[in-house]
Amino acid sequence: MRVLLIRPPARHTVESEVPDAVSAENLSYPPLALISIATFLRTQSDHDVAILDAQLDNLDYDQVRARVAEWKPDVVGITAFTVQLVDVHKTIQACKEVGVPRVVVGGPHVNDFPQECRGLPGVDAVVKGEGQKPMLDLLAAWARGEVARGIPGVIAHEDDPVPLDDVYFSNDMDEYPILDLTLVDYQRYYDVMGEGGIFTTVISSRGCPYRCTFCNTPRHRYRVMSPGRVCDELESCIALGIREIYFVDDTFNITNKRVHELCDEILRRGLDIRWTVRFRVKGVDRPLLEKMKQAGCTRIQFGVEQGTEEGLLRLKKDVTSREIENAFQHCREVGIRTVAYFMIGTPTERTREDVLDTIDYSIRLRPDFVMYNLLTPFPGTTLYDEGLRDGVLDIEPWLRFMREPDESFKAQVWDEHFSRQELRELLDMAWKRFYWRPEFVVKNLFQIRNLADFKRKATAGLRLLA
Ligand code: B12
Repeated sequence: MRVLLIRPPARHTVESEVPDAVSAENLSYPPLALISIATFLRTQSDHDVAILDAQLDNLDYDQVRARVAEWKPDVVGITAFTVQLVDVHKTIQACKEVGVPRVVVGGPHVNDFPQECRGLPGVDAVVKGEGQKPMLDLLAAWARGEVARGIPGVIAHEDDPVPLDDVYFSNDMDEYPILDLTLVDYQRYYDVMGEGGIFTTVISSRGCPYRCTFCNTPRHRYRVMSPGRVCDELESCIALGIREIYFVDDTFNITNKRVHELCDEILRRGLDIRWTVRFRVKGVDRPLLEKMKQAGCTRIQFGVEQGTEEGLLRLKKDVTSREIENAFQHCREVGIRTVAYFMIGTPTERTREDVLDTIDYSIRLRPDFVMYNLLTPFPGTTLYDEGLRDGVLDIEPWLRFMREPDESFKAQVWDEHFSRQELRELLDMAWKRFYWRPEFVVKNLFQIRNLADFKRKATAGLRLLA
């Protein structure tokens, strides 16, 4: 069968409360989910599989229709983020308009709302959980002309049972084939906080056992790739000239032991790469950071979120502000750059002064970059349930959006203490306070590597100032 996997255009993203300057640049990450599925299908079957990254090429829907019509797929697979549901919906329609017989949707949105997604017009099946094996089985059933029933994680018919959480997950991440990045134009992806070279993302574990109330990452079945398998993947990136890696694991340091072992293997093989990880502050110590630095880690992204003990407790971060400050201090001493993620508009920020305290705290931590987001409680999170319980949030607008994706939808923020408008103003102020400091501008001017890097950073910087 001819299979086309599509990342939809990003033309109608639900306001994600991150300045365009930042989200536009961040979106040049490779579509890892689609590359994983395409690589798997190619190694396990003789289906003819290709990827269309409509975000990378900033395609409009006429162009999507033209590309799909030209490729003539029997099956289209679309990856879906909830905030991109309008574009997902439009992509499904575009495919149907040019006569694609079957459309399958998967990805984080389906994990959270499988039934609603199956109900969208034009959808022939949805896949909940990891897509590699279910997609293989689904294609096999369709290729044999069979009715696709009983495939774990798949809802192909309206009356199929909704998969429970326990759908298809590979217990052995090492089994998956090494990603074939040549399935996409891998040289064109870019990380605005990176060093300006060819870059890619890698995922070396799935899930996270922690229980932060704003996050809905699957808590069960935390699984890791072995250090050897991760390094095989890194070697294949190096063979393509990629030297910058961003590990997009939900939490890279669930245990220090795993990180030590991975660094040991990178060092043993002498891999020449610079890498970035997403970390918790808990457990971060000097020996770990020194080993990481030696193995090529140049940047750590920490989900800090709040600076007060009350705020951290309410979000169940399971860390103290002392631990946060120590982690940033250690990184500075060892020479690893840091990114701190903060949330503005949390339930414990009741006054303007409380928010200003959060912003001041983010500056006092002295990270190299900060990302501020407005807290947007997603259905399926504990915080969302708390908001429903306390009458702060309302499920109806979300449900309407899931069933009839509409460009005018705005995800509700936590508006117990501030209006949406006030929160936006506070968010803008946060970005300006951090990035307009002469200290930040000068430091970054000295870190620019080449002309392309300069252009991208200057564009992002100018948009931010605007
Ligand atoms: C890297 C990343 C980003 C990057 C790049 C995203 C991108 N466009 O590629 C950036 C920083 C831009 C980003 C931004 C945001 N992100 Co983000 N991001 C991630 C992260 C850390 C990794 C994604 C990844 O590459 N995973 C690796 C791949 C292999 O896994 P996967 O995507 O789950 O895919 C598997 C299955 O889902 C399934 N599958 C996926 N697609 C398909 C398609 C088909 C046809 C099939 C059959 C199966 C299938 O099979 C895949 C292989 O097993 C995830 C968390 C995580 N660790 O996954 C969050 C995550 C995807 N992001 C999330 C969110 C909420 C956001 C933001 C809204 C945050 C914000 N407030 O701004 C923005 C939205 C950006 C936008 N405009 O779309 C949520 C999505 C939740 C949802 N219901 O949609 C996640 C899951 C984090 C979380 N737990 O909350 N993000």
